Amino acid sequence: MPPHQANGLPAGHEADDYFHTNPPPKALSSHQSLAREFIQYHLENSPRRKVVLVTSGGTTVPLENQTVRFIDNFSAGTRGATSAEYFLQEGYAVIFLHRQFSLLPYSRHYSHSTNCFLDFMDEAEDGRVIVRKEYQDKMRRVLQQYHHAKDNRLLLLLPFTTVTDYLFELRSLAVIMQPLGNRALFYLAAAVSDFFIPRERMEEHKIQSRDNDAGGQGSGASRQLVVNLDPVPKFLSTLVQSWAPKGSMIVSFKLETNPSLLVSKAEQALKRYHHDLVIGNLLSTRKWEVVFVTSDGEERWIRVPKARRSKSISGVEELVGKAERKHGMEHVDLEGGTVTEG
Ligand code: PAZ
Repeated sequence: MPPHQANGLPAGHEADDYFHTNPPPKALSSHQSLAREFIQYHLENSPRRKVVLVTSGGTTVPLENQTVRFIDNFSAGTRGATSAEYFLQEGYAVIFLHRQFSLLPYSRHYSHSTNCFLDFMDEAEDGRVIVRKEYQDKMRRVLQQYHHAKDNRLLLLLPFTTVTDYLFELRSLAVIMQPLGNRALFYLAAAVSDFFIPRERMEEHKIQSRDNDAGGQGSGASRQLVVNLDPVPKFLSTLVQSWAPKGSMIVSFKLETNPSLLVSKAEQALKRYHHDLVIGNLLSTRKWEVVFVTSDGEERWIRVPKARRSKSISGVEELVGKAERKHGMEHVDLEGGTVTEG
């Protein structure tokens, strides 16, 4: 029996309803063609290659159809972009479904940093533009990895903006990945809004701040904007039960701010959706520690020691990116003991 949602509808029905009543993103069919080509290429040319769908960044909730204002969340895509690099390093082909303009694998080292990219450059005596000496080694390494991924067609970048775009893309990609069977991995790090405004209730034009055309000020209360949001249907069960390839591995993330809720919410998600792994993290410590929670009741914390914490490097991704085999947590490389668990 499929799990039921709070409104009593089976999860699959609620999802169907959502896709019938909300419009698909304009780029969907071109993304579908790119994804089909990418998967076909790897099925034909590297029959053992595993393919991971990494989702990354925040989803917006538009308040108007011709969108001027929207609700957003904090996610910059650090987890997703960094993990994608580690998956590539482990030999995966990566479909990177990301929020437009969020961090991307490889370019993330330079794009959103506190330095403007021009600060990495210099002008040589002969007038050529070059990379500053102190950045050369790291940039060479990043460039080589980037070229390796590009030359071998290992990285497909697909952007989304709204929560509805994201869900259409996720459904399509999962179905397109079906021929991969157990060589497919889903790594769902995007911060997906739990609430949205259904198409039929969305304003077409920019919401006005005054009551009337005469420009009267109105009272404070009459000028308030009251936003009424519906819950986004829970798609994980439909992903597990019908969209994703049989035998694929599905890893979701759970973000909380209250430490006392994190593990129980992760366990609840596993019970409800029957997938493989939930990686839990807290907003304030997400760059230094995560907890792996599995359906067989295991709870395992991975922590980056204080000495290795910096603003720009999240050592956790290095480990999480290596958790690549089915139930493969025992394969996590602890980098000579510099990363602790407990
Ligand atoms: O993008 P980022 O690195 O700033 O944050 C990553 C994250 C906290 C969004 C991710 O690790 C996560 O928990 N995603 C799932 C969020 C949720 O819907 O519960």
